[in-house]
Amino acid sequence: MATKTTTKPAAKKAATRTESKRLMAMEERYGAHNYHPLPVVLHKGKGIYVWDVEGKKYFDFLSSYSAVNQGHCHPRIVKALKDQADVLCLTSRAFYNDAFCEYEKYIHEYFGYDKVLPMNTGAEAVETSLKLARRWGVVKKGIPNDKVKIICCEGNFHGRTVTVITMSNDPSSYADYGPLTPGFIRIPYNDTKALEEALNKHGKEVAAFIAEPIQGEAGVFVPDDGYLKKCFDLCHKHNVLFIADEVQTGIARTGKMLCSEHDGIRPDIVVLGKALGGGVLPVSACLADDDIMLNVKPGEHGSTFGGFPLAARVAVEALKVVKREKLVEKAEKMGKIFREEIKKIDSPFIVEVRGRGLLNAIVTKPIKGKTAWDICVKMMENGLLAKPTHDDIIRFAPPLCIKEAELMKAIDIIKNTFEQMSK
Ligand code: IF1
Repeated sequence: MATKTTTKPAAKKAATRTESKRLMAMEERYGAHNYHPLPVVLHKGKGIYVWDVEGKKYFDFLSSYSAVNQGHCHPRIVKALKDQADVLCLTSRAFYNDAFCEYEKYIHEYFGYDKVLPMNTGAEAVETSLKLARRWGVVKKGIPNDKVKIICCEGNFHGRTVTVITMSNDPSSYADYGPLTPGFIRIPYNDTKALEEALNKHGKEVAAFIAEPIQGEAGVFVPDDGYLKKCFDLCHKHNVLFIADEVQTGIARTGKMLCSEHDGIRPDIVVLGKALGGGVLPVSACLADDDIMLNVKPGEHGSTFGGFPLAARVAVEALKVVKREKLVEKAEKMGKIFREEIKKIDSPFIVEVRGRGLLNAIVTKPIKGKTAWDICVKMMENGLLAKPTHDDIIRFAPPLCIKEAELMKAIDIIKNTFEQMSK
């Protein structure tokens, strides 16, 4: 289907975009309307670039919501996928498989946790962390089963399952989905006093505190330095587990392997997803030590696909690429340049520039009815893809393999777009 599109001259096709329009109409007709995408239909990706069906090339500054930190179609990761696909794809966990056994050892050595519990999507891994924490709370801390509580934060985004949306205070996540899951206490983010109060009041019944080290969906909201450390210490004082949802912030995105390292903490449970699958498969995981992990016995949790051979080989290669290509250091360095340069843009639209590593955002304000959405559409026309969140915030998160010269070109597009918007 897609090769057909290369037969006509790209320029002519780009002008009319008939193929894009045809495909978008198909999605409108046959797909559930649970997203509002930018009007671009992608066909191909390589490294930091994607191409639409008319052959137009773009900088990808969303990176599939940080799932392609290693870049699109990374040759080593795709090779690991293909090689394993020829041998064995799926076994379930009813039997051992050699790929998973090796992945378990590899990820143990990589992150230094006793054990890994594999799942597929981020939301599933978050659910798993909540189950691990509840189980630990009942079995190890001695909280009565019907009394276990977990503390979460306002503005969080942890995924879309019913229990996970229970934690959300954004109506677009939880409204009109019927009865939610009991057992959560929500406190303001970046507020250690609030955590202290909640723990003083409910500590005996609290199994865990869960937080994103930087809130992604909330618009790349970076907490104060030392916030995570203070929370971690408070949790330990009250014998409460600290769960870090590193689904978006983990695996080099913020200039550390885990964002929690910025505050020098080692969370009790780490939740990983997105880039763990190297941009090719959904691969997620919970990491924890034996004291937490071994309370779940055979048959008490799992998933058909969790730890499947393809995912195992892909995850090992995805993690190897991060080290091989020094993506932690790159994210740190390029992130600094990005924020420095973007802060120089003089535009009435820009309220704030913030972020860490290559997880950044521009907070905008509307001018003459033009919003962040219009800015993103204009950037798209200019060859760079980014997506607004909460109407006024634009997230910028390119693949971490971006080179300095490429970053400067992308920054030029962003600058020019803001200039054009102000005219
Ligand atoms: C959507 C944002 C990103 C996450 C954290 C768990 C999950 C996510 C910290 C669940 C997922 C996504 C999902 C995507 C939008 C999105 C997102 F805009 F909400 F903030 F990445 F930027 N924990 N984040 O950020 O992982 O089950 O999706 O694999 O539309 O739902 P998942």
